[in-house]
Amino acid sequence: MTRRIMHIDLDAFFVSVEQVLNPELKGKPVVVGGRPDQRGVVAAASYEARAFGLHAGMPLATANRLCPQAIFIEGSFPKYRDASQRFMAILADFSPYLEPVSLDEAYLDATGFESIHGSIHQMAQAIKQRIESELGLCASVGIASSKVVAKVASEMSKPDGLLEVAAGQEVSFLAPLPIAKLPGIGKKTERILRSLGIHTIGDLSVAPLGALKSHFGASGEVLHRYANGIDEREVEPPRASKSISRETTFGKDTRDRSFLQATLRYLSERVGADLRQRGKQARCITLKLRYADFTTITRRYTLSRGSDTDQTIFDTGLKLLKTALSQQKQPVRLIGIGVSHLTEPGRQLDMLDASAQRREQLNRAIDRIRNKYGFTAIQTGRTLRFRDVFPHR
Ligand code: DCP
Ligand code: CA
Repeated sequence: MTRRIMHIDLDAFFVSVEQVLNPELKGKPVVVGGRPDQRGVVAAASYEARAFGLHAGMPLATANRLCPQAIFIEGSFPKYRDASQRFMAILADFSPYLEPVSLDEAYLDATGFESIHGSIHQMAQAIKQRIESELGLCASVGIASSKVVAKVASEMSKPDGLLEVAAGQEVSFLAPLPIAKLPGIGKKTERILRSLGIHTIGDLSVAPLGALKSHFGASGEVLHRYANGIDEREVEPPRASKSISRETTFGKDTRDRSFLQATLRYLSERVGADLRQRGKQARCITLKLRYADFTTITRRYTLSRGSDTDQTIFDTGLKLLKTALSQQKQPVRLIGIGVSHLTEPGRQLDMLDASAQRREQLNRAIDRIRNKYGFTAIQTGRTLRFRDVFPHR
């Protein structure tokens, strides 16, 4: 059976999220990245702005010169992260064989899913519709027998595209396209290939392998295979990570112990909530500190048995923190706490330990409230001072 791989990529992602939140921006040239008098570059440009030649990576000042009527927005990352999570959740409803590649881009292996949706094409339409109706965003989808061809197809179909390359048509689909369209070919590789008289993917597909290898080593061979539509890479769902950690860098280095402890408590609660959400317990707790001079230390403690309570993570982290602070007098620039050696919870022992049981019940109750009303809906005494500092979720 030939594989059916989908590449799904949101159109003008940062800009589109801003347009959903502020519909007045729709249909206008919009740039996310900063104000035109700032030094940065364009992160995302709406398709209306692209008509003026604007693109990601262009200095804001240049963008302003080419398109003075554009609306410039600084943007804010948490909005894009939220949209990304909801995007991936929709895709995960369609197939467990899902590989997120970046915030707004994923591969999905749809091989054998025809029977559920009628055809893979219809499946892609259903995906696009859900993204549109639930997120207000537009996705472009490429479908092909391999990752590389699917990615080129989604790119070629933009915006609001859907392009399927039939099995057997890969080479003829790629051949007329300029080499820069092939994933893996950056500016430098493009220059070298052009100097060799290779301008289209078709030119590359018939170029002598020896010459490519002598210029690019092993990746010369990969490019040659890609140009011929050959790409055996599987869609790889991310493996569950073996650790969970949170850290924060302070705006100003600090020696304030109660502030450090409160931060540690907050971070411990976040790690604990993640741990419980994954249904795991941890045997190992690691504290990380970076000092003003950028030296970084980690201190680790192994528990006699697994735990998933905020209190255990915090208590252990606090012991490690006190020891570390007594040994090093420099101000602290960053603090982090992590857990590893994750195990499935073993319940029997806890039943014998009433106080451990109470703690677990308390943590579960807090998690329920936080899931419903946001993380800061409940504050423990130590983290109260952060009420307005940290984001709600
Ligand atoms: N991004 C960025 N800086 C870049 C490129 C991208 O910050 N140099 C961010 C902003 C984009 C997002 O990543 O919105 C996704 O990148 P894409 O390359 O997929 O570009 P877009 O989604 O903006 O546009 P397209 O419709 O071409 O996919
Ligand atoms: Ca995109």
